Amino acid sequence: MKQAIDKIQSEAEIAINASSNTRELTEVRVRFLGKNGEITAIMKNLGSVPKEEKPAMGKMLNEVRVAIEQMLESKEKTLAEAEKKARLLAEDIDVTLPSPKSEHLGTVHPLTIVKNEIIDIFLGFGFNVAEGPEIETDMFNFQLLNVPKDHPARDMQDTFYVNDNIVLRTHTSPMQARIMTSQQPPIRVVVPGKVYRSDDDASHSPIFHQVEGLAVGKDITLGDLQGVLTAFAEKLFAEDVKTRFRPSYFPFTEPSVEMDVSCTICHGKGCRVCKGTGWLEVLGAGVVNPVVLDMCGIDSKVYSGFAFGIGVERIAMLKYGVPNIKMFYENDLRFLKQFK
Ligand code: 2NL
Repeated sequence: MKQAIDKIQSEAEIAINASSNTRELTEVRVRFLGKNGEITAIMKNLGSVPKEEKPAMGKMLNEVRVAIEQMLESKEKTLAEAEKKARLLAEDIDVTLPSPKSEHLGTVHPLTIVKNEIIDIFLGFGFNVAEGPEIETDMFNFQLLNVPKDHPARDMQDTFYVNDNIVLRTHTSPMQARIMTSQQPPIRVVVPGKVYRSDDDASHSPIFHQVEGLAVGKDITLGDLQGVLTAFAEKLFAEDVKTRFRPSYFPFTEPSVEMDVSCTICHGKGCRVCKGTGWLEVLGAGVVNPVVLDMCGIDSKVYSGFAFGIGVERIAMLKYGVPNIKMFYENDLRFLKQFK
């Protein structure tokens, strides 16, 4: 029996060394240590060994079993490491290779193109960019902007209320109110983002995009507003574009204006797009109402400012001649692929 045990040990050693992968090694393990393996088989034979030899044989068998287990374990480690290395090598990706040609490369969405153009122009004027929450408090969305509780602008038909004090922001100016309540002038910031109003037709969507801007400092006047927004229009539309400012009303600005640009299609002669007027309405703006500055903690006797609100969809519709606002949200590739 001792000979048989020795033979098993040397055979196991040969088989283990000959294994070239973990699968083969598992087969070796089963062959020697498995339920129907050679060690188990010889254990069963222990019954026929003379009584006085049993302890020595049992001990020897056990030692051989442990020795085989150790050989298996160390070989397993070596093989697993080699296999992992080979797998990593096989999965190696050369990120410097050009990607395969695709028929379906993505494009930047027209609203994103226009939003980025607007932001880039104001960055060039020294403005910062800030973003704020889309779910706002009544305080930041309305009250600090001089829209009291009974004002028609916050009528239930325009504003999506979450509850009495929480709304989906109807403009991005609550973020500007947040900035004014937390820092002193000089402030120059534009705030891009989604805004929400209960309004739905060919030129209005319940979700749309704005870039609003705010400049607060000493001696800022309506003239600064006109100069900055005219320079903006020249960069956004064309160097020779004309601007005009008509009186308007917003609760947060006084005086308030609307800016028109000379029609980009007919250059002021009058056409279908400008409905024969030669002018296109592009944004609302004004001198920040002193009441708003004071409520936000900025002394209106020392500081003044101007603010403006740009509807991104409106600009994109004008720039690209898009007839219906819904086309921006349908994700029709025939539409989207035209903006490359
Ligand atoms: C429009 C009009 C406007 C503002 C937005 C503003 C913000 C602060 C203070 C004062 Cl914090 N004003 N924003 C001012 C005038 C007009 O938007 O028709 N936008 C599409």
